[in-house]
Amino acid sequence: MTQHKSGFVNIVGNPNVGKSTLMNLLVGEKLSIITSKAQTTRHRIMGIVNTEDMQIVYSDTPGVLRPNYKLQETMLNFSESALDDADVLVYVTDVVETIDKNDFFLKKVAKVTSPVLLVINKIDLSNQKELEQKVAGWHEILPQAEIIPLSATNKFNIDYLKKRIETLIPESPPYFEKDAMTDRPARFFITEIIREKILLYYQKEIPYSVEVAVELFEESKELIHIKALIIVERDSQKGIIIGEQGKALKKVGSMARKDIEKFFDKKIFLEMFVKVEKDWRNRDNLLKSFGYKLE
Ligand SMILES: Nc1nc2c(ncn2[C@@H]2O[C@H](COP(=O)(O)OP(=O)(O)OP(=O)(O)O)[C@@H](O)[C@H]2O)c(=O)[nH]1
Ligand SMILES: [Mg+2]
Repeated sequence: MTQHKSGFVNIVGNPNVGKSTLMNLLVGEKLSIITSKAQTTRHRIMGIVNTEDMQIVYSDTPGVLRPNYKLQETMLNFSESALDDADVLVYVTDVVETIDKNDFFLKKVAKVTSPVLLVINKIDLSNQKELEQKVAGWHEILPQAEIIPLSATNKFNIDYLKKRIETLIPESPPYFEKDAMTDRPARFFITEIIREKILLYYQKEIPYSVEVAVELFEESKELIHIKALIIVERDSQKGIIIGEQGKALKKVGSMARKDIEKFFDKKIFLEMFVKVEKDWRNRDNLLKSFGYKLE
């Protein structure tokens, strides 16, 4: 009889390289939000793939950064914790970023004892010569890593990456129920979908000053009634979020509702409110209540 295999495959790397895009492809579900803005992902999010004799627990993590405020410290904690408990570490870079970006983190990756797969993403934006130079450079920096160039957008070489991951998963009983798809409750995905629309709709620092909380989740036969709170740092930001005659918030609400309906496959009644919590990004009690782990 073949033994059951199970393990943690942790996806780390700098902001905007395509970690969440890759995670969703590997899991086969849209669990992580994706935007063209850096620092889209703020949490460690698990996506679980189950087959009869295997359970792979993928983790998507925030992009590595040098923290300027407490929220960013907790984001970096998520990325660093993912180095410690990986059975397979997937370090994602792309063809655009320089290979010495955030070398403080790369030094930690170099010390990881589990197998490291180094994914060079977005090769659709590169050519053979440039790619060869990147591969050579990365080989110098992380000699222990197996380098896998791919394009998440074009789904190029994803199957090969999956195969490599599967061969590296150790024998172990499953860590989660075999029908589990994630470690996160439904409410979490509601807040993420709303945050994705805010990242897409508003400019500059607004999305980075926003947090979303679900205040009510009430399911009946026909629909789910959701009350969501959008938290900002300053009064002026509240005005921008709401927009002239409430138009901006209405637009964001309608985009979010459509995606939430898809996620739950059910009709959604979404109400949104905006609240100012001065400097919430530096306040321990608020960060904790929003699910960020403090050291
Ligand atoms: N051209 C190209 N773009 C890609 C590829 N993969 C992802 N992207 C784009 O890169 C941007 C960032 O993708 P994400 O998956 O959100 O990146 P991330 O690493 O999770 O970003 P953070 O959560 O901010 O750290 C999005 O606009 C994606 O559509 C790819 O293979 N080729
Ligand atoms: Mg992400």
